[in-house]
Amino acid sequence: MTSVPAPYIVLHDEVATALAEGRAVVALETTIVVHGLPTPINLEVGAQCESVVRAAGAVPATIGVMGGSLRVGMDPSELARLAEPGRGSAKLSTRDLGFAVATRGDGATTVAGTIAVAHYAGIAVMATGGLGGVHRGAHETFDESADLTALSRTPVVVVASGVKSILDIGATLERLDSLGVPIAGYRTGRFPGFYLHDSGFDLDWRVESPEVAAASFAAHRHWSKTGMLVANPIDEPRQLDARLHDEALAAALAYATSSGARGKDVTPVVLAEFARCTAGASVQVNRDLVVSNATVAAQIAVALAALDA
Ligand code: PSU
Ligand code: MN
Repeated sequence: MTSVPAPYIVLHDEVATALAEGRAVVALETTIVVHGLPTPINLEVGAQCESVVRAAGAVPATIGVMGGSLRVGMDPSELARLAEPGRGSAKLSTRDLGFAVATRGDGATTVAGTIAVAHYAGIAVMATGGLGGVHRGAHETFDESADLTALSRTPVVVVASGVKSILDIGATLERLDSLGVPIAGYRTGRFPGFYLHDSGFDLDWRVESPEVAAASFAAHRHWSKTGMLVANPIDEPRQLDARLHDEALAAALAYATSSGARGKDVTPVVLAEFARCTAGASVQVNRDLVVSNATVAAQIAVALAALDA
């Protein structure tokens, strides 16, 4: 472990070396592992993401907070400790990080929290499953993920399968437009629907290769401080059955409302109920799409490192 001059950060040795040498590094979030997926698949997904990132020639940096340190890269045993139910690891967005540090707390970082730490550490690419977004009924609840505003002020490429289909996808796309966050479909002209290959919404831009995604971001960051969303859909044969999806979605949203879940608990509650309603099928799709996103993120990071060399 290396403590760098940047306060509060503890870089894993492998990450420190890669960053010092200008090699490709991919940030991976921990909320999906700690709060988004059931055990034991959650830890398998964390490990699989790290291994596909390595296979593509980049170094994985799984990000979370342990004992108040912003950990950039951690061993599988540390990830397992963070995910232990008894440990009560918090769900940390950007605004929570200062408190977690000061109280020497433990927590998993969301996309917003992860890109804040990644950028602070000098990492420009991250992978997740689905970006947070505008929740259905947000015109009354104002529930909009801080992932959107974080992406509007943090220059990191986020590879995701769109936003979770539990959200209001159209409203989320409008917010990303207002916030000036560029979106590229990865080998598609349509916004992905998380568990589904296609959400039905068109995109203005598509990129056909990691090199073009990297070159687009390398240009964009000269005149903008925003990040970029690379929207990589689940392969069609692996997507959730559309009817099962729609039925589970209706049931999971109704359950979340009746459960009284609020704030940061809404997303984990809906995802867990979705998994129950699909008898685990949604978990398998979630796993496949995260691993695919980690692969694409690594390829983009390699291309970006080559441009920066
Ligand atoms: N992608 C997944 N599962 C998840 C998440 C992403 O496949 O659980 C997490 C990410 O950490 C994202 C968070 O930032 O869900 C969004 O939470 P909220 O809606 O509370 O902002
Ligand atoms: Mn929310």
